[in-house]
Amino acid sequence: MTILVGHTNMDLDCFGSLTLGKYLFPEAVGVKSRLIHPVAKALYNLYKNQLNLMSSRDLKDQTVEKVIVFDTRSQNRIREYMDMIPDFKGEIVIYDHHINDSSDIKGAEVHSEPYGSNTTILALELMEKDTALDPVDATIALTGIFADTGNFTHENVCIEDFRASSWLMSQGANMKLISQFLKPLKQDYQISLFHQVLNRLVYKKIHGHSIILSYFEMKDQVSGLASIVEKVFEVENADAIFILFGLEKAKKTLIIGRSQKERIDVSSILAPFGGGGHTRAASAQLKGEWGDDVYNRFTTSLRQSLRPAITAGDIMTRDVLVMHHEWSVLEASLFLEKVGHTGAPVLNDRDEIVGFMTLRDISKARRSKQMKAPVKSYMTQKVYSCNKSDSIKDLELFFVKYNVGHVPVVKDKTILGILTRTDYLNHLELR
Ligand SMILES: [Mn+2]
Repeated sequence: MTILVGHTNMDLDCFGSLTLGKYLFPEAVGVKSRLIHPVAKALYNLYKNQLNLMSSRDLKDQTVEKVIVFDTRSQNRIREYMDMIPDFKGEIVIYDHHINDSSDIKGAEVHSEPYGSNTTILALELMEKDTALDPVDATIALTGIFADTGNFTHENVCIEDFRASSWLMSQGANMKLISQFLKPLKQDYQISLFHQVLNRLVYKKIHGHSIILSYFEMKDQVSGLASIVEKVFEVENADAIFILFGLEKAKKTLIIGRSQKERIDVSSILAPFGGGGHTRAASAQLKGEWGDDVYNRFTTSLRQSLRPAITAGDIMTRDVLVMHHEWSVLEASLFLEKVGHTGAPVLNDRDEIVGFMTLRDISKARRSKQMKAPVKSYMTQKVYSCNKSDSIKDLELFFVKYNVGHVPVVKDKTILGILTRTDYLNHLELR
């Protein structure tokens, strides 16, 4: 027989892939992992019959000739199935979107695409073939794409994910059901734990990064801790989060880290604690250790391994075009027109920054026919400025909340450089 498998601890993308895989390989039988990820449990329980998967345990009585693997290319993530068929000599075909994972399944034929979700790879193949889907299958598949792309907000989202999704909608995928399956916290205890964690956060500024930390003790491990951490991270506005769960009964500490900056590599931060994962999502388990000591040791190590944040000084423009406070508004207007800027800092005789003059201030003067008046009587006197060492995160306040377009970088009253909204946006794109 031919079997279809996902990675162990199957998630929604695995279910989406398996469901579509049955159209590509109609003779094949889907196999269920022993572990189902908490986020995928509701969907699995409701569609058990539709999915119609055999359990991995039952593989041992079968003769398997071919294995189709979805959503992984790593040997140890399909071990639970392969262990059941130790004499397997057949063909292995892989469909996977984890382009950086260790590709160590020997002799496998790998279909690899860097899409945001693995389900997308299969959906596009079926779309090419003009396959008609059962609407329930379209719903399961589209749930997988939403889940793996973080509702189309993750960085790895591709145009192909949208194309596949649009096709799945045309095949009758039901958004009402999908939004039900995507609620990450299903159980009451998870929601209550979410609120407890939320109330116990410690906000730290480390090397210019805003980091959320918390040490949380509990008797026993419960499932879905990573989803809880992710939910907390989603509602908070920080660069990275590390929640340490001290598990009394198991006498260990579980550290879950998430980051939203390339510069904060949570996987390498957790490496000294035996952890691993990806740049933006990783975890570690410290056996035999729990309590405040672990927390203190972790924060010390974090301070050492964090690369400093990019600062205003790093990305500012150094040659600042400035105006003099005694210029006339007319001169200021001609000046801005010539240099093509919407505003400029205003300096006094001692070259100290005393205000900011924008096109808006100029039109005010124009309306009252005061173009000969000095700049100082029409400039904005309250200037939002920052220091060279301020992190880009600190500047968010100016551009996002106060809606200013330019922030001079100053030392005392001397201007060192300037940052514009465009500089800020360019930085967000590159970070
Ligand atoms: Mn996936």
